[in-house]
Amino acid sequence: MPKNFARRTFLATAAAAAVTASFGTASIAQDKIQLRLSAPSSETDQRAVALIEKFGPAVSEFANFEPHWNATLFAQGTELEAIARGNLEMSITSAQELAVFFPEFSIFTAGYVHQDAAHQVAVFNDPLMDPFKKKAEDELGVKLLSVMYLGRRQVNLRQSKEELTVMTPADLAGVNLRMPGTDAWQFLGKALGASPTPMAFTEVYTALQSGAVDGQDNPLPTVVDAKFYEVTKQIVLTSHLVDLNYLAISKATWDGMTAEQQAAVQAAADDASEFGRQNQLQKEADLVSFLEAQGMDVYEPDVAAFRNHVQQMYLESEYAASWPEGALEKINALGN
Ligand code: KDO
Repeated sequence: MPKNFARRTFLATAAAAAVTASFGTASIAQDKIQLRLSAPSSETDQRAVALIEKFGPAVSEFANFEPHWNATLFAQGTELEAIARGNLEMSITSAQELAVFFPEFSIFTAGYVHQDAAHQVAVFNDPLMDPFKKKAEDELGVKLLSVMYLGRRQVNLRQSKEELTVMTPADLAGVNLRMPGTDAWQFLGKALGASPTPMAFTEVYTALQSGAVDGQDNPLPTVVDAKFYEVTKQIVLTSHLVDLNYLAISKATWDGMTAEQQAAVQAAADDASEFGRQNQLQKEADLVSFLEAQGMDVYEPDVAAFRNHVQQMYLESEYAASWPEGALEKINALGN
């Protein structure tokens, strides 16, 4: 079955399911609104900490915020479908996951496009995002509340620097690099020069430990939070993706709220995202010395060589063909 047909069929079914779900919640209107969130991150990840400490308490008068971490409720990458079908209310989703449904979201997955955390916020709040947000709402029943900062992704390998020194994409040839499991992620791995392998986040530690993969990519706070430094020996500071997530909520659940409740949810999402962003930035700045103290080699490659290679691969790819006219220029103009 052609991919597009399957996707359209899913979207039509999902829209119907979301309507049913919203009628379902109306019958228990006196109860608090149920806000179950599923995410693959641990509860000590800074996005999780921010949601637990800021978001939940801020909406507790009218909503029951119930987060499920470590992908215990839904597997990584299945959360959007769960929201669309009315089986889940919230997730911390990614542009890569949204690009499965809407290829144009791949513009936010391309290496070396976002420049830093402030640039991500400027892009998310700019009118250029409106058609992206509207499509996710109208066709998937998913509302993007805010942008969350994950950090600059770096290449993290099992081999020591003596065994393999990575200065350019050519040095990653044949390196079996775990990337998350969607096409947009796999393409980023290829653009880096590596041989990408799809794998869920929750399986990465064991795969690094056993040698099933040579490495993985994630920001430094994630390398520390997930203890990947215990089973790897080097970090190459490619900073190939200033990575973001979106705090997402079911549009049906959102539409079932009063205007005051919606305003409170939006404010809580903004506050939590800002709190998490500042904490994550602080950790990113502090963690190189921690990782070095664990015996890891942390070094900068020829970043210009990576940037040129990655950008060229994207511009020549089918992904760039799906990007709305002028969007890349607008994104660039919002940066430094
Ligand atoms: C990962 O699987 O490597 C990734 O960093 C991808 C992100 O989009 C996000 O899903 C994240 O994992 C999880 O939140 C775990 O930190």
